[in-house]
Amino acid sequence: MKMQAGRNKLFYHIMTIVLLAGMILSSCSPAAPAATEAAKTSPTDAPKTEPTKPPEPTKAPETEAPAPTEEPPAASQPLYKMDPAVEMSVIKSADTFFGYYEGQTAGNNAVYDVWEETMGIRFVNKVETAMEGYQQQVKLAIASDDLPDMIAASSSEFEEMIQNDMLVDLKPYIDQYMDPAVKAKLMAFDGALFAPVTRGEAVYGLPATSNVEGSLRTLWIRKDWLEKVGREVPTTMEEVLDLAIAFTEEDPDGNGKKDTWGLPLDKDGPNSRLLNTFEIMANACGYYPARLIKGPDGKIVYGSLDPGLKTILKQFQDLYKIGGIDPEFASKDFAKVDESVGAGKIGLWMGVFWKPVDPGFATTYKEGVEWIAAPIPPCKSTGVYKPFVAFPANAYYGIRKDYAHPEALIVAVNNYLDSDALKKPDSFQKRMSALANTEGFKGIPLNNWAALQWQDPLYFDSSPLVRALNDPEFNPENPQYQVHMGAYDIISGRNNSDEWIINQFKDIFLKSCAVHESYPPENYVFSAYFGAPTLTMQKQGSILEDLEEKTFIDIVTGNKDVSSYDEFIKQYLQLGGEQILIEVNQ
Ligand SMILES: [Ca+2]
Repeated sequence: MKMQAGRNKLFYHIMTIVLLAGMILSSCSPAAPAATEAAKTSPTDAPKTEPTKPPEPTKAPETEAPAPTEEPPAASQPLYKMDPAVEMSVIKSADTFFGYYEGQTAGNNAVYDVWEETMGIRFVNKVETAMEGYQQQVKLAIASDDLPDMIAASSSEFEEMIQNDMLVDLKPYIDQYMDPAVKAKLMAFDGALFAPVTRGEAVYGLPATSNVEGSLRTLWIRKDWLEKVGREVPTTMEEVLDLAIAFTEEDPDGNGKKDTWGLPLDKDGPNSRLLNTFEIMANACGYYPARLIKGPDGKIVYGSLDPGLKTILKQFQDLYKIGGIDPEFASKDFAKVDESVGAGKIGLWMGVFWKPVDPGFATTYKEGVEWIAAPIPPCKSTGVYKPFVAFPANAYYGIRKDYAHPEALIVAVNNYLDSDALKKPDSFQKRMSALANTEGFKGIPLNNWAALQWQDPLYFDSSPLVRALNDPEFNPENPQYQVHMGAYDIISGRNNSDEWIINQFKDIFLKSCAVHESYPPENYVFSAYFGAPTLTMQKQGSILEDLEEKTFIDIVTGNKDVSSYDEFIKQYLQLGGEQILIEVNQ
């Protein structure tokens, strides 16, 4: 370990630079919405109380947008408050998990008050439902043509509402009232988030944005093993593979036995969504197995049907052959593979940033193992890692066609994603922070009490923590730091935690932030299909999935030759794959 100190110092030096650069440049940067913490859950969550008042009858139908062609106002006024206040009816799923304190209900609570006082928007629960019943209520509202003023729904439900002409075109309101900085956030990824609700020039919804932190991946490497086999931190996927071979054949744990594996693999094969080593390696080489993505001609293609994947499969097969993959992987789930990490069998893991808290990983921290967190490197052939990333909009917010105040939705998002909110007196974000620190409201994801919420899609939760730890004038009362205070207490030593826990948290939050920063958002690859499962997907989906998984396992374990993948592609298309592609491209 000691002889590598110089190199590791350099590594950390680089990490520090990346981290600092990141803090200044982009996501791990000053735009800290104080209200971020709770915005983890979908806007559609939360459960049940009793129904309240019927919807406020609407005023004069003002369907025609305020003269969009006359004044396409580039320099229009961002609107932060409805004055006088307006009512906005919603379908509300009540928070039954955390519940409401005495005096607080789903239809009348302190969060609703903050919304009204700061934004001039008074929610009226047209329908209240348990979380499980939310979608049912949305479907009912659509089917009976009885929408609330504001509706949070999926992109496929939006498709239906748009077709039935039930929604306001928000484009003129966005142009006229949206804060340009807020607009820039929602327009991240070249406006991709709006694609599912855009028809020509018209925009029928605002994306309920979430951040992408949870779907970015880190290359975790045991530092002691890396040093034992005398390798550097990989900068190409080929080097990752070389390291995996070394971890198989060069006795990284030094016990004189060949008893370690190079890569973790679990039984869920290519269909283990977003968590699988196979997908990460494929992404690094420009392949997107198990995903519907945009092909070179703009049409949607299914990534598993690319014969180029044979090269990746061959690498797995070869590694398996030399004992570099657990021979029982096909019967082990994710947790079992994590156990292998804890048992000292695996020293290389590509996955989520919070991996260190998994029990197997945690065991290694207790034993004093040090992990390196590096960015997933690209294959030599691509030179750039373009990760598949879960679409950071889990729902859309739309406005009922006859509602008199569509601009209220813009007011809401302006306040929610306002980067300057902490400098403003009595801003929505400040008021929510204050509420979150009030006895009786602490520890509750208060944002779920409201009917809509946003996260800056390019904002990372770990950022405020990194800033706090680097701020010589750190003041825990500053609302901009009120995220992950528990982690801050641990990492800063205020919590008197064990050394291994401190290391674990440092890795999760500090190293991960630097890794996330190293992935330019323009390289993210999103799904190209936003609709509901098509007819053929519903009918043939599980058969196709099984076929794909079996093919994967058969090839990796050497039961079948890699060339049999061509046969798989043919079969997949015949069994419904071709029809699905027709359906998703309609
Ligand atoms: Ca060994």
